[in-house]
Amino acid sequence: MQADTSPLRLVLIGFAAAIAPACDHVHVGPTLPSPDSYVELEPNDTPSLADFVAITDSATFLTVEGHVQAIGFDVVDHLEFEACEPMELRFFLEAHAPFGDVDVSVYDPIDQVILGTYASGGPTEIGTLLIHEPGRPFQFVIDAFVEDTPWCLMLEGFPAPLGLQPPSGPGDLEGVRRQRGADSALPPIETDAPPVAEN
Ligand SMILES: [Ca+2]
Repeated sequence: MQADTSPLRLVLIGFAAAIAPACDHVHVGPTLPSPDSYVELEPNDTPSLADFVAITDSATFLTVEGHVQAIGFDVVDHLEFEACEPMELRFFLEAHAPFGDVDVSVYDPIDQVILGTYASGGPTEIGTLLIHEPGRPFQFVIDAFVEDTPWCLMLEGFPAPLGLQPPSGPGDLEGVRRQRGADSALPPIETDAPPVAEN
């Protein structure tokens, strides 16, 4: 299929590139037919050794591939990202072994807390993050249940839903925090992970 190179699209891409200098590691403009692809870099077994993959924005469309063991020397993979604008980020994680079952948590390395865990039975996990604080790192932490497995993580960015605060400027975390404090108590990042069952 021939790529859409209409003058309007090229103008939009050029405009987006001109106003988003902090986003040059990811797609600029409408989602393309093929995602950017990455392969995990080891070691990435702890928060401090996380594999930094990309700066995301609302046009992000990428995949990361890796491998994780249920038991062994590679039982967890930390993949780090940060968003350059308030945005929605949807993910799809899939195990590729015949009976693979991967789970994933979203981790905030600044506050050192798990923001949400997706651990349904089966080979896939699907979720959505709402990122309110640009520039804040976050990690996907992938592990395997029972069986070693290759995995593929797909990420797709979308504009922030209506009602979210606009960015106050690239890297202006203090401005974002002031805005948040003044207008609402939004956390830096929200997930739609199911609540953890209490004993
Ligand atoms: Ca791995």
